[in-house]
Amino acid sequence: MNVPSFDNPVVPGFHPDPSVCRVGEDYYLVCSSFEYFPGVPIFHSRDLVHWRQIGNVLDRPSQLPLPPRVPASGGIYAPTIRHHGGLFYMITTNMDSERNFFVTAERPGGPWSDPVWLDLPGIDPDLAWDDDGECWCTTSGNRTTRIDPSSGKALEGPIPIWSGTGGRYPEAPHLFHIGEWWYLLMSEGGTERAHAVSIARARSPRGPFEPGPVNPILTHRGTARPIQSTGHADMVCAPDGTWWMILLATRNHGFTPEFQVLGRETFLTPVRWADGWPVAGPVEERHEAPASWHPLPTPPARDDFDAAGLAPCWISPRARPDGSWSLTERPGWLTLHATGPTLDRPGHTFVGRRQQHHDCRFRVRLDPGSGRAGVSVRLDEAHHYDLEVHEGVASVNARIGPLRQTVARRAVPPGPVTLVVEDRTTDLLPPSLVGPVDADGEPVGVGVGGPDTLGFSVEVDGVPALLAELDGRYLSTEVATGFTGRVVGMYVTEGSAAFDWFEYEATGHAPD
Ligand code: 6LW
Repeated sequence: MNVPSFDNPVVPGFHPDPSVCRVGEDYYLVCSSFEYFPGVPIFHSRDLVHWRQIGNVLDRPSQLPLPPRVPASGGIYAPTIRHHGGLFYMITTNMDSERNFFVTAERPGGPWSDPVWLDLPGIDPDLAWDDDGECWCTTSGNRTTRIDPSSGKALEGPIPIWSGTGGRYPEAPHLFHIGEWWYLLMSEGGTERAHAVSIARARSPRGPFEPGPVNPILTHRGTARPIQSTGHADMVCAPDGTWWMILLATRNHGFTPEFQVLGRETFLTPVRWADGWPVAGPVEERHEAPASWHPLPTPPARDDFDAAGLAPCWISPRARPDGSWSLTERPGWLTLHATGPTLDRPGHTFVGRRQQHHDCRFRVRLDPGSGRAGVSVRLDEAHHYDLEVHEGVASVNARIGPLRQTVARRAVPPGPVTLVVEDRTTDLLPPSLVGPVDADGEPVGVGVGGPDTLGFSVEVDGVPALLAELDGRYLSTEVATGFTGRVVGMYVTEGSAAFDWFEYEATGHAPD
């Protein structure tokens, strides 16, 4: 018999710290969004495998103030989504104020309320209700507090419950009331290669908690598995009684040392129960599928900007002020107006989406007008590669840490132009620091040989003319640090420009 299987990650691209809940046959999933606005992407699925983004929970500045001082990888950390008493709750931390808050909604697609703030120590807040209707909020360090779920006020605690087996950063707690037991699922070891998921249980949320007989219940630390950094997990029970774990992990790329370029992604793995304790892993690239199976149509590669609003995948660093963008000024085009002169500092106009595949291509139709505008692959203000057009010249610029360099230039005809960025897995072995050269023997890039190579082209008469190829390692978490992944998008840093469409396609043979 052909057993259906699914491929991990189930939500590729920078979608870390996943949390999931089920209402009837429907699942909802949220992820961290850090310095990006709108924040906390929310997805719907009928089978835990196929997810469609239905919105962003925090889509108003009143819910998500992210002033320019918010650093890259600051902002919104680790959300939890739960459904109780006919309401959806999403609770998270805004690291700018280092405070936890929750928002509620009757429908997961929104509108979501303004924040209700809590005064509790720690991050990674979780919500759970007991049979008496009491609400428990558990935060990192693994302390639980009984709260009033309308005002957010603390009523009892915080009570330290269980801080794990000794790994650093006991965090990402989730409490589950299953049968007679309260299970505490938590992560420890830090979000990198030592990441692990551990379990304890008690008869009451107040404790005392006893650790599971085998901890961690999931880790890939010290293994050669292609999926690494497994942790920050949540669990959900399917209608058929099977349990599933949603977690973050990374797909590391390239040769030794490996690089992580897409950030931490969302994976799915089955949970087994042994003597009343959950066990999970290893997390495979392919698993046997859950019983229900509801594939979704492949989303169109091209956004024509013909809709009344921006699709929920489009995000901007910190803010997307009214007046900085428009879909109506030039119908069928996304018009952007510069709010800051450089991508190197917060406050600029950028609209992008997560890069979700190691091998991919994106193309953009840009009318630069008299502005300075283009496309960028960014990890943060100090790590980005840009292809921009200004006064009839296309240029490729690389910003890597303290260094900024224009690596290629070429004249382009006036009027709209098509820009192409192609990311390919590098197949050079061993890594080479020598990049491609042009007809005069001059280097056209800053070297290839890392995990991937980003090629920047301008289409001339429908044929891409390559300006530069750049080494992808400098846009990796290992170089830039931080909690996010690559975001690819459109920007303007001078005047105004309009974009007719943006097309994103996976191109690779590698499983993505
Ligand atoms: C998050 C913490 C973690 O709050 O990384 O992997 C932090 N886990 O739980 C930021 O994502």
